[in-house]
Amino acid sequence: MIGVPMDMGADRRGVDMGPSAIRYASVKEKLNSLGYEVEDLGNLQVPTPESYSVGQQQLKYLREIASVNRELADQVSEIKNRRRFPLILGGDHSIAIGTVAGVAKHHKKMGLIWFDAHGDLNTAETSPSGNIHGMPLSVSLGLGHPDLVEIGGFQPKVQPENIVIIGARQLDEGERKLIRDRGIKVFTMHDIDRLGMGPIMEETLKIVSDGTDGVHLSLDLDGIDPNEAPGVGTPVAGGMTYRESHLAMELLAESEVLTSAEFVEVNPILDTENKTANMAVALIGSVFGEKTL
Ligand code: LYS
Repeated sequence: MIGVPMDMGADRRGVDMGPSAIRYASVKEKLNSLGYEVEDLGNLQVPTPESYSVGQQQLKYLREIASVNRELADQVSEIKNRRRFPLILGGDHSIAIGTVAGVAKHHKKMGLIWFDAHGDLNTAETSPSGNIHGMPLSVSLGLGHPDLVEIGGFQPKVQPENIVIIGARQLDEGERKLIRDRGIKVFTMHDIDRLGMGPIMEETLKIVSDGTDGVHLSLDLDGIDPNEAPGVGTPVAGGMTYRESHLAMELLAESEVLTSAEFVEVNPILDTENKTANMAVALIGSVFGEKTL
């Protein structure tokens, strides 16, 4: 387990406290109770935005974010070398750039499940905010600034046909275009309402495990409804319910395909009594096999 107290990829300050909030919500104890041995490697060193200039408006804090993600990619890769399961705690979603780079190095072909209210498929050209936390998925596809795309020394990290986005309900125009052009599978909230999470996970598991030799879960807490997870950087109404998100994790656990995971965008400042970090830990429990019976 590594914490990445990163909030340079987002406008709103506070997600840098996410890893701490998730630890406070007893993530280690939860995993221990499920029989896992957890090695907490602590937090990566992340610079404070106040001490740096934002740089290009369309790629805010590019240099600092690239540097943290290079370090993260190395550490994640080292965990994989040791044949252990990398569990990364964020931090804003820009840290997925490093996590995905680190794990992808160890798989010939990797499946990727992206739980999120957003697509995170912007580039500097399409981003409405210039915030890099809206770009990690496009970076993993090899699109964007070379300082980000080239982290890990190879690109792309994943192929569009091995990606599934679940929970989307706020996409920018450029992201919609990219989804269409590359044929990325997206289960929007509309799809979840209509089909139900069970069938959606069945289909998701087919897509991400089709010919792949590893599956990474990148879970942004803002995928879940703000009633359940109010402490996130960029909340959007109408998200996944408590049970929908747990069912997804339980089915993932049952499938035993996951090889790495990250939980991001917990913002304790906007939270109520650590509800969102508790939710993250509960979901971590489910995805690691916690069962009612
Ligand atoms: N799509 C918006 C942007 O690019 C929001 C991204 C939110 C990522 N957590 O700024």
